[in-house]
Amino acid sequence: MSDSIRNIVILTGAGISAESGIDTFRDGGGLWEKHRVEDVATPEGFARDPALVQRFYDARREAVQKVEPNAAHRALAKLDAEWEGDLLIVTQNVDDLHERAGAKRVLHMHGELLSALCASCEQRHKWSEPLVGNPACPGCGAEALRPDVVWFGEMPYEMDRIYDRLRRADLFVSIGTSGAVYPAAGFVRDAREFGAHTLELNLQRSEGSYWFDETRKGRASDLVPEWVAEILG
Ligand code: BV8
Repeated sequence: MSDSIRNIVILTGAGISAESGIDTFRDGGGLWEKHRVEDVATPEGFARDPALVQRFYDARREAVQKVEPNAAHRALAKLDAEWEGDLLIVTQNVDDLHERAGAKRVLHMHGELLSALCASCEQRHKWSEPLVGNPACPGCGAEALRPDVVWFGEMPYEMDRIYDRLRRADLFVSIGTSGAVYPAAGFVRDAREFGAHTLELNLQRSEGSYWFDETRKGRASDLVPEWVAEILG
């Protein structure tokens, strides 16, 4: 373990799953090009056309079960297993590729595709099937299941726990995110303010690159294994 670094916070975005075959949001041909955000990733869009939104997430839920973690996910899982200090992978992604690669210390701040949330009783259920047919909640029976993801205008999950970790971080690493969406895009500034060293691993410069002590440009499947080998020294 590098002597001065003990507590690490890693933020991942769609770019870490791109090489597994999962569309990013803002790259050419990405998810948002085919749909207006307002129509498929807001509570208002869901209220307006629930079937459209359910189909959008059903397609992604099905797709995520057909792809595999890549070398970047596997490298973070190795770091998670071997790092003796605090480590938290805060992911904006709703896929389960970090977990399927073996990572344990993962926090899904924007929820998970493979989970359904009951808008009536607020229970969460592991879910791999479509939701478009309005299946009954296994807990309360209401036909009120929605994707368990955080839409625009909704509160991201476990923000207190995230800020607690950022306050104590010696190193903040951002991997594969455009830095376009808040509050995740602001974490680098919080980490800096609390004295962490900040590193960005991304295919190209992002909206947040200015705030990082160091930006390495390249594909996650190359940069992340390289960085993990370095930090495990
Ligand atoms: C909140 C889950 C209050 C669903 C997502 C006006 C009105 C209302 C709200 C706002 C407003 N103005 C600002 C806001 C806040 C808003 C916001 O930020 N809007 C933006 C558009 C300005 N945010 C919210 O509403 C959030 N809630 O603010 O509540 C609050 C505030 C503070 C504290 C507490 C509460 C909720 C936002 C969550 C929305 N849900 N996802 C779903 O998945 O469908 S957002 C979605 O897009 C992702 O989760 C992610 O967070 C975000 C950005 O995506 P990225 O992961 O960065 O992917 P992207 O495609 O953009 O970039 C990919 C990157 O990878 C690129 O840089 C590319 O170069 C790189 N890359 C590509 N290939 C590779 C690679 N890198 C390496 N290797 C490769 N091979």
